[in-house]
Amino acid sequence: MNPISGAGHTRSGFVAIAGRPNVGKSTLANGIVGAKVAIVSDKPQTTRRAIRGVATGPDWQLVLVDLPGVQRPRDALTERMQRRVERELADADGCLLVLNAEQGIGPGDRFIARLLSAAPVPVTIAVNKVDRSDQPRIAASLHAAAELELAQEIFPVSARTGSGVPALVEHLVSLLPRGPFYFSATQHSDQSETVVLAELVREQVLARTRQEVPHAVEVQVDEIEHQRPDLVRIEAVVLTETESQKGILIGSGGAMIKSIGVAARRAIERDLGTQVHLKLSVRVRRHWRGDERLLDRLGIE
Ligand SMILES: Nc1nc2c(ncn2[C@@H]2O[C@H](COP(=O)(O)OP(=O)(O)OP(=O)(O)O)[C@@H](O)[C@H]2O)c(=O)[nH]1
Ligand SMILES: [Mg+2]
Repeated sequence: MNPISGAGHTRSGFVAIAGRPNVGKSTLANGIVGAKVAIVSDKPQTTRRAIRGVATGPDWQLVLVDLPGVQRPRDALTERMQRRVERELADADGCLLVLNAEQGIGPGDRFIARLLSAAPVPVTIAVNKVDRSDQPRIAASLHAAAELELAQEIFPVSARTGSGVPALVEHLVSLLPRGPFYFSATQHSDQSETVVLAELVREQVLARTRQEVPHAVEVQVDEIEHQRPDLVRIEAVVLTETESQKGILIGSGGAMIKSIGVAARRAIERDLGTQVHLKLSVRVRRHWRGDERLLDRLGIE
């Protein structure tokens, strides 16, 4: 990527955010950037792409790479997610390992810690969700984090309340090399409009479904038409793997898809700042998670 601006006294660089699914990586990235760059849910494996979120200060630019949660690959989708994590870690200037204070540090975290110890970048640890943990539990998590012998600095934070986050940001900025900015100061993310809109729809699906359904759903935006300066028409398809999942997503009398559509339209209107007509449909696409060409087209690489 070519640097686009900046004088001789700025710092800028990339920090990859790694950690188990559901520890709060995307929530933390959104909080630091100060805008919603990644969707969030209480289901594991919400993030499927490496998302660059850009935070810019007076003389620094911190590009956070929000990564999918590290896991054992099961299909082409999760294999791509895992490969992407490894590539991004190798390319970053630093890595932030996010742990969950509420749950403590387990085998999944230790697996990632081993992966990171092999990466040629400095590692910082954030112990997240301290708002949901009492003092003894936080102390035990900080102690277990130190025993990973991976990071010079360990920060207790709450991505939800913002507690501890400014000190973490200050430290991450201090790790950045000197150099010009990569993004304009007003840009928050590197994602295409199509992906951003599809993700806002998927977020509403995740908020309303359980068990295997969240993992079986992907959203494809087929059309974005700026009909007037204040009106955008969007057509999107909710892809799923089986007829029974399709039935769940449509719901009785179409109630589920209607509720997803209303909430997604509101979220998109907030994001675009215009009125939106959203047309949603549900389609079965068997084994889409194993379909390499579709994954290419969906920008999951
Ligand atoms: N109480 C509390 N909840 C949090 C905090 N950070 C994140 N969460 C919640 O934890 C859940 C997972 O958050 P995400 O940001 O989607 O987690 P993630 O690590 O990006 O997950 P994947 O993308 O699946 O790897 C959501 O329900 C968040 O609202 C926190 O500091 N405190
Ligand atoms: Mg995420």
